[in-house]
Amino acid sequence: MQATARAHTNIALIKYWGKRDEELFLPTNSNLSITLDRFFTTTSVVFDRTLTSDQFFLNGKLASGEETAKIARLLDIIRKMGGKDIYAKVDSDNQVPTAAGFASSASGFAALAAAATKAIGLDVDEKTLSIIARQGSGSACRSIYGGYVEWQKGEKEDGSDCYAKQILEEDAWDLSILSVLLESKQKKVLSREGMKRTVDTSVFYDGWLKTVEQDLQVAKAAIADRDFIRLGEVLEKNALKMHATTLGADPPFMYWQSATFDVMYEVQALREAGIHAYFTIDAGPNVKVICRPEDEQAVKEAMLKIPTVQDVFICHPGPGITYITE
Ligand code: FM0
Repeated sequence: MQATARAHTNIALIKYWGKRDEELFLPTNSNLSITLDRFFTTTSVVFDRTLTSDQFFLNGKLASGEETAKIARLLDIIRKMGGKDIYAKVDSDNQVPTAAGFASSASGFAALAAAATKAIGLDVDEKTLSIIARQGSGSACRSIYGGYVEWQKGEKEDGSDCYAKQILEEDAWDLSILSVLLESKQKKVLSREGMKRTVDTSVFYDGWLKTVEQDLQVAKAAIADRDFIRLGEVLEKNALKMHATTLGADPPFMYWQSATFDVMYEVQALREAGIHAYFTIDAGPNVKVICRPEDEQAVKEAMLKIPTVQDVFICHPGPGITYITE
């Protein structure tokens, strides 16, 4: 009744921004990400009849009641599927610098779904695993797979056709994804809360919905053709549009800080100097810069020259779920 699994973080090139069902984590639009090699979560799960509640240890420390409740919710789904009513001890180790603007929820829930299903004795395929992980955090359904991954929004109300799929293996096309860590001052609006407020109130949300599927088609075609410039242009536009929706929300909010602009302008300057680099930003101030591997050192150096940049981590496409035997 014990298993250990590892899942890597992912960065969306075409964003998941808005739910049509909050209970089941069903998105309003299909989206696309790259799973990254450098940051991951390793999770061990033991189902134990002697336990009287779920126990969750995060990086060796007993987690808060709120954090434990979130994982217990996903364990409930897995217990129901496995037909077993046993509590679990969950040990999660995050090799994810959350300060670097990487949410650990995608890798965390993907690793939990994989380890817990295996520990309870379920033999699930990747599609089922993706559906389970999605119900912990939407973006987690993409971290089941390595490389380039599409999350299809599906049509059904029960979410049975809403899962991710690999569209290209991690070693089929190498790109560099530079995670640019900035000095962060303000308190942030969490992605879950931000996307809900946007769907409910933003006067610009319609514009998002009208164009995001087209952006996705362009990105997929660019990946199929290994057309870096086409991919870069559409991923940057898509990120800007997602952030524009927050400005039209009520009350309005924005994830960018002055340092975020410093990086955006530097990326633009690099392009003017002939280096093809593009940026994307999630629900926070930090920026990810995407470029060709041969340009990664030049881009890193340019980023490190910006006074408000604290650090730069270079990532590449990484693997999907792996099981670890001790
Ligand atoms: O990753 O409410 O998965 O496509 O990172 O847990 O389902 O944390 F920029 C925003 C991720 C959203 C875009 O949202 O939300 C993306 C975002 P949950 P997530």
